[in-house]
Amino acid sequence: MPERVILHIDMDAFFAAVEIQQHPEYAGKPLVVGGRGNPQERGVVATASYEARQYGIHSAMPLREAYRRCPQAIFLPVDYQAYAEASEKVMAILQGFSPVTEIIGLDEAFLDITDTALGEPLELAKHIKARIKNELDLTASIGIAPNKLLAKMASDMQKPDGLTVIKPEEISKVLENMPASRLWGIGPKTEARLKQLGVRTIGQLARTPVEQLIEVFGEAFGRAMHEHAQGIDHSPVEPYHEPRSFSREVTFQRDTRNLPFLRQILYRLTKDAWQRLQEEGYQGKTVTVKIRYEDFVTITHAHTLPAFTDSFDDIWPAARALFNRFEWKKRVRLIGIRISSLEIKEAER
Ligand code: TTP
Ligand code: MG
Repeated sequence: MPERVILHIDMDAFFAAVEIQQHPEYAGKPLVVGGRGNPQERGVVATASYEARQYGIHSAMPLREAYRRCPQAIFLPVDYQAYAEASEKVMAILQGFSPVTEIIGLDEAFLDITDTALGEPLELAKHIKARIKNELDLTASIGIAPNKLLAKMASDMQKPDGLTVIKPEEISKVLENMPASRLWGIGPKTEARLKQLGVRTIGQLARTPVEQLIEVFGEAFGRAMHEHAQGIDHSPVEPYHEPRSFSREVTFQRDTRNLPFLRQILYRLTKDAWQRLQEEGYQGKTVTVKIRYEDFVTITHAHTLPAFTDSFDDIWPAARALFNRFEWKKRVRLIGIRISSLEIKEAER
């Protein structure tokens, strides 16, 4: 197999960074995003800014514990809509750099940049980081290596704002003293069993006979573990298009039954969602309107159009007609719109 060049990108303190992008006054401060943003309530930390991490705060820690460690931190509720929107922008930038881009989650992706026509790897990575910084005011850490396993490890080695290359000839040296738990699929249970075998580091794991690993962990896992410990990973970067949708919704400060106002808001939300659909080159077929009433009862009405469209003149009338199907006995807490059943629009000729 020819040598591949794989790039892994992982955004730094992603949820916190998006909050700072929108509220620059939080920059440089300890910031904790989690739950409903109230550290007296139950809930866990989704992420913490690097300033907050200095107090030992990390993902999955109870909010109360985070508060105990740093009472002066700013606590914010999770705003998935905002992070999803930022994520879409990041991913759109990445997809412009390589047609072989695999989105793993909101804040990470693999790019296969083996094709030399795409550019020299290090320059490409710098260019990606610069665009993310300049266009979105966010920072990312990038790893470049001959495969996905190593690229992901590399992106984590110099966070935040890192850029790390693992060259083929450096693999065994880089892996030698890393804890075995850094490898894919090695969780706490496997880690404990490896310790019983006297294996703590990836180097030690690499020197453990594969037969012994197969005996303890079974054929597939034992063999995979052995390969990974040598830094071998043949898994391809698989461009995967999530079944996506474009949606926008708002929760009102005060519940309302003012229909002209609600219709006006729906119009604005539909325009926003439609604009993003257009910008990203999609057409959609299904329009859904969602309403949550004051008692939290949530109703959706959906309509599927006869053909894919990216025309506001198709989408808005559908949304308006759906709006007219709702009952207005109760006040409304939230209204939202979704455009789904998407296809990528063919390039205009
Ligand atoms: P990560 O990439 O693991 O973390 P991060 O981006 O906040 O920080 P960094 O990469 O610089 O170490 O996760 C991405 C986002 O996913 C994170 O911002 C919040 C969310 N998340 C949770 O909601 N719960 C979790 O337990 C973790 C790990 C992440
Ligand atoms: Mg991250």
